[in-house]
Amino acid sequence: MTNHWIDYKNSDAFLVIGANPAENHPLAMKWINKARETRGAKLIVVDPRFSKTAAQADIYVRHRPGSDIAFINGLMNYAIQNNLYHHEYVVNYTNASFLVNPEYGFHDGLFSGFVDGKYDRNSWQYQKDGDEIKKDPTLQDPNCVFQLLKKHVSRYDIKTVSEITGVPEKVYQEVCETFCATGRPGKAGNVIYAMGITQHTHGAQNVRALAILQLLLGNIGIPGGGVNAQRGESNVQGSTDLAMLYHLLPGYLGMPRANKHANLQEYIEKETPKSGYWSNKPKFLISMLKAWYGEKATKENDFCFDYLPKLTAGEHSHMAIFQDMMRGKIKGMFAWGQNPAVGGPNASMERKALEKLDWLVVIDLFETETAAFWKAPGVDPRKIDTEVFLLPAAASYEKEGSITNSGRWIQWRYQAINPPGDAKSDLWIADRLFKAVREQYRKDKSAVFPEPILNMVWNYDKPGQEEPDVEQVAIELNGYDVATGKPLNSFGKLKDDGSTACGMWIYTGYYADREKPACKNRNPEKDGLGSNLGWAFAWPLNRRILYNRCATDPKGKPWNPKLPLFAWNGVDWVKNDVPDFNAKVSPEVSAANPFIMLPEGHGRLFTQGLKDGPIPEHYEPVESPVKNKMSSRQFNPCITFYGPELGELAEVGSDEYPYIATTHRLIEHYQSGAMTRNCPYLVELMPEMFVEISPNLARKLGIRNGDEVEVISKRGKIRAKACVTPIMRAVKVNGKECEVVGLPWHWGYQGLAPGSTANDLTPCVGDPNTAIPEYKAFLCNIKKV
Ligand SMILES: Nc1nc2c(c(=O)[nH]1)N[C@H]1C(S)=C(S)[C@@H](COP(=O)(O)OP(=O)(O)OC[C@H]3O[C@@H](n4cnc5c(=O)[nH]c(N)nc54)[C@H](O)[C@@H]3O)O[C@H]1N2
Ligand SMILES: Nc1nc2c(c(=O)[nH]1)N[C@H]1C(S)=C(S)[C@@H](COP(=O)(O)OP(=O)(O)OC[C@H]3O[C@@H](n4cnc5c(=O)[nH]c(N)nc54)[C@H](O)[C@@H]3O)O[C@H]1N2
Ligand SMILES: [Mo]
Repeated sequence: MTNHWIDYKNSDAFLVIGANPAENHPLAMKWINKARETRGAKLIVVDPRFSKTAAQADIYVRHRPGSDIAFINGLMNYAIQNNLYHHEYVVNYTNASFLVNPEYGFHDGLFSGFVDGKYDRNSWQYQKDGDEIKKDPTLQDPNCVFQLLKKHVSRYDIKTVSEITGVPEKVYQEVCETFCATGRPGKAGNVIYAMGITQHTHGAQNVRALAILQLLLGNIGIPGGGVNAQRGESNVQGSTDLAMLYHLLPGYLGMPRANKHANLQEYIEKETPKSGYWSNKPKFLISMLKAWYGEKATKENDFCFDYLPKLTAGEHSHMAIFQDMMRGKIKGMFAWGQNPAVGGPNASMERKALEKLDWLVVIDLFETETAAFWKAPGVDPRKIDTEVFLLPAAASYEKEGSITNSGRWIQWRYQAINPPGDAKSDLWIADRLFKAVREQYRKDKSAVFPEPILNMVWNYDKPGQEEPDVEQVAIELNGYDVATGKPLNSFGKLKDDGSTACGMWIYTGYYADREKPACKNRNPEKDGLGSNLGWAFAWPLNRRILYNRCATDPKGKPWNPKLPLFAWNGVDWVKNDVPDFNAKVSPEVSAANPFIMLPEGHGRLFTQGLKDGPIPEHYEPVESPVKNKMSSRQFNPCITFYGPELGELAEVGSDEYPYIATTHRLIEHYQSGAMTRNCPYLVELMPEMFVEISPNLARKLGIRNGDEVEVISKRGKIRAKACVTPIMRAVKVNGKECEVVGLPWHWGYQGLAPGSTANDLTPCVGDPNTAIPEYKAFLCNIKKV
């Protein structure tokens, strides 16, 4: 999230696209409705299902799953053609005026530089004069970013968008007018998205499209604006910050690669940009190494850089791991608070892969489907050799620690009750596990490379207490001065000489005062902008709205004087947030670099940073009923497909699988359902698996509400109750009627209310940048049982 939940009250229009906050983020609805009541804000909801959020919308747009880029590019086109973009913002704060290499081009779905399924991004680079990027502030040069974007999106006129997405032209026109009206200075448009946007083979480009639209309309860095991801699990933001993803170290430092980073020097040289705030990267990495390896980390030994694991070639995310498991390359697995037997793509394949393991450790509140895969219906336990260990874990209210919400607020949670039985906190389990592994390395003299384990700082024991000291963990993450042990209050104080230690630089300041840590602050604001600087701690540096230099014009006058996040009084800034810019220099000087994290200092309407193109382009989902109208490239040309063991894919326009399927959540259930299908009250409210189908399709197939049906995809088939509902309706795409069906994915064979798993149908194919599976658009058939 660039902004935060309470800031929603400052918006004039909401574009909720690929999210259903009424069901999945109810507190978001509170602030959306506050803006509607107090400012007359308009709510636009774009969703193939008439969701509970859609039911509240001023404008509901039913579109086809997987067609979002066409939808968003069309909005950009409308803003540019009708001069509704925020001109002063675009010229000053984005890279619109930057000149791009004249060799850049786009033809029939491919950008320049495409070789063997990959882009060589040379022709996407800026033109330079020495170190200076060449610019044309008039935005007229045919090679400037603005003209390239304008030309690209001009192909997405209203008629074309309507044909691809299935949205009637009149409805689309109304959306364009309503949302692009926020391009005026003083107006704020808020984009809210979640899994309907990301879970596609072009998910990263979907998000990019939203970011570009918001930059064009001057909606980034201002109160009530932003691109706001409604994040998932309560602490998914925190776990991403802490490097849950395989290619990252804590604080979004890139994981070192074996073929690229032989030593610290090479890592620093190759990974540190010359300008922008990331030029401080060596300080963050070296301080992290000091936190991990303490006295052992010295300048002479590269601060133990060699101890870090190095990535080898290829991609090692969820689907790649399961492919390796299928191929027998992985012998053991920890499923630590996850349930891939229900949540993973092509889940029946994932359950098969678990059979190839020698051992599996599940650390969970319940015996999940993953823990019980060896006794799933239809499985013969005698034929499975995997040894399964189930460690009971304490739930969130049975332990203490911080969690980080979507708005980057880090808040402390206190323990309410003791865990039942033998259940232990995850920290307790990790602590005992680490100590046991270390003991093995101590004893076993033949151990290969024991130093990273033996020399790891591990000082979480607290006298008289069985539970490790969670505050000690917090202080390590926060960072401290090595000589005095005193916690630091800003990552500006981190050094690259080994004199500071810091587990995760972006959190510095959240636990600087052991007696009164900022993440425990509880001083709510009574009125005003809703920044609430005295409540909890928002990373980085308690900043509530990112890129907030853009909240005023270059001279320091707020675009909206009624919502002055900052205002220059001629001498100094009047502040209602923590500046995301150098506040000690004049407004004009900081305005020259409003996006301090980027080397070029400007918001990107055109990027060199993604693998699959500098500007979003519409491609079809891998399984689609129609041909791509925009080019002869049917789907994202940069996808790498997994092996056949991960399941087959249906052909374009397949007669065998004529309907589009998409998956979604319900308010009564949580995720793979372990926590909610074990709760009798919730099970009573939402007892069984169903499939939503339109009244028309039901009539055609002779299916009545409540009938038992079979839903079939190229991967498998499941049984479900038919829910015949106007929530679903066919959309007209390229002149063809396409039926869409909706599947909740919360069921499995364990718990109080077992049911079929939607993911037995979903494909193993993902986005080239993130490897997120295409859960939201695939093909299926339906038969009455
Ligand atoms: N009650 C409840 N709350 C939850 C969760 C839960 O399981 N239950 N899970 C949490 C987690 S981990 C997450 S990640 C979030 C997810 O939150 P959301 O992303 O809001 O969840 P979904 O229901 O999966 O998808 C949102 C909407 O996207 C729509 N959609 C489907 N395909 C497309 C498409 O191609 N384009 C567009 N624009 N929309 C599409 C669906 O119809 C659905 O209404 O929710 C969190 N909150
Ligand atoms: N078809 C389809 N599939 C999807 C999605 C979709 O939209 N459609 N969404 C995807 C998304 S966004 C997500 S996030 C994934 C989620 O996929 P998973 O993470 O595999 O599913 P969860 O049910 O969230 O699993 C969390 C487990 O942690 C346990 N747990 C809860 N609290 C604790 C704790 O404190 N400690 C420990 N050790 N365990 C705990 C719960 O009991 C549960 O079994 O699913 C993905 N799968
Ligand atoms: Mo999620």
